[in-house]
Amino acid sequence: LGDWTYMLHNAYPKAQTLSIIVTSQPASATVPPLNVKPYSSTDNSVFPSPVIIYAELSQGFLPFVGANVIAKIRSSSGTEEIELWDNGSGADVIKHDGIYSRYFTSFKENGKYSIKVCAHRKDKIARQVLRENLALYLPGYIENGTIHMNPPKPTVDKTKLTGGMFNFNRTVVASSVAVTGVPPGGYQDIYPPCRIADLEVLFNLNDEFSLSWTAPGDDYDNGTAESYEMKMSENPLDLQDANFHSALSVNLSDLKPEVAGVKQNFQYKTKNFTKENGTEVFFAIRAIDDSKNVGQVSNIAKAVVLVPSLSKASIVAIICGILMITCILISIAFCSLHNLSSGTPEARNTLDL
Ligand SMILES: [Ca+2]
Ligand SMILES: [Ca+2]
Repeated sequence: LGDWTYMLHNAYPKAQTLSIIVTSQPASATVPPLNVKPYSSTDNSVFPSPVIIYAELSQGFLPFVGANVIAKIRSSSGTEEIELWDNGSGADVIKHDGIYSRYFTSFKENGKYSIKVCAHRKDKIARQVLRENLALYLPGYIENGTIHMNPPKPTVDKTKLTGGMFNFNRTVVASSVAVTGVPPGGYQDIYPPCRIADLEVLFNLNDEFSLSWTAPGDDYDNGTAESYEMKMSENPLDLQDANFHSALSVNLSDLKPEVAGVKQNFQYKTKNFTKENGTEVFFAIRAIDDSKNVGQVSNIAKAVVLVPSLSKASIVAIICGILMITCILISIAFCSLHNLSSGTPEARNTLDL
């Protein structure tokens, strides 16, 4: 494990041909080696279908996250490098599952595109993680009107994880992709921004909807999209593809898309919004590129309006405050009456007048 450097010194005056064979084995019987397994979505692609390039990083049976993973795609016109992501956006389905991926659309000619994936340590967070259990956990259920609670969700001690905090450098060759149907001529923008799959929304204490998502690109998850279109409704069916255009639009004002892969945040406060406790409001978004290619509608995110109820301490404080103000007003009125009744005859006469 780690970086190894080999130096060869030619002690003879003439040049020599040298060949090297390096055989490696795990340095530790208890720390499993890091494995990189690259593959693509297809071996044969017909233009304009995009190709998704994957790399699965694992250490033992556990996924490995936080690595810098670069795919090098070589064709007869040159080599292009793209970074593969494990952020749950674009081509990547699940965040932090050790599977890194990205769309590839830069087809310049027909032929074979060979793929090589290089992975190395990115920073101190590169590590193995526990595999996420994606099964839905239900805390309980109702049977014949009786609530039955399920056992609590099992917790795992993450401190028992070992390894990961080391330097590494892996280069693995994937199978190549044969591409056909690429038209001759220059680049034409036919690829839309990818579908946003991680839209989230919360109703915050400032009576705002706080939205966040990962920016798509101009061509799927590459580049920068031109604009966004966001809709909201209290019925999620209004936000599906067929109805999306007629749903209520959210004014995004000056919000501009970031470059693909960057997390975006947006605070939205509606006018004339009748805030009722428990109201469900749904949002969806899609991106458009500079050639007016429209991306697919995102996942539908839900916010629940929760009006904070007053705590017992707040209620007691309010009641005490009202009582104190009442007492002060009564005291002022009583003092005024007392002064009038105990004043001088001249004063009383003056008042009588
Ligand atoms: Ca992933
Ligand atoms: Ca595009």
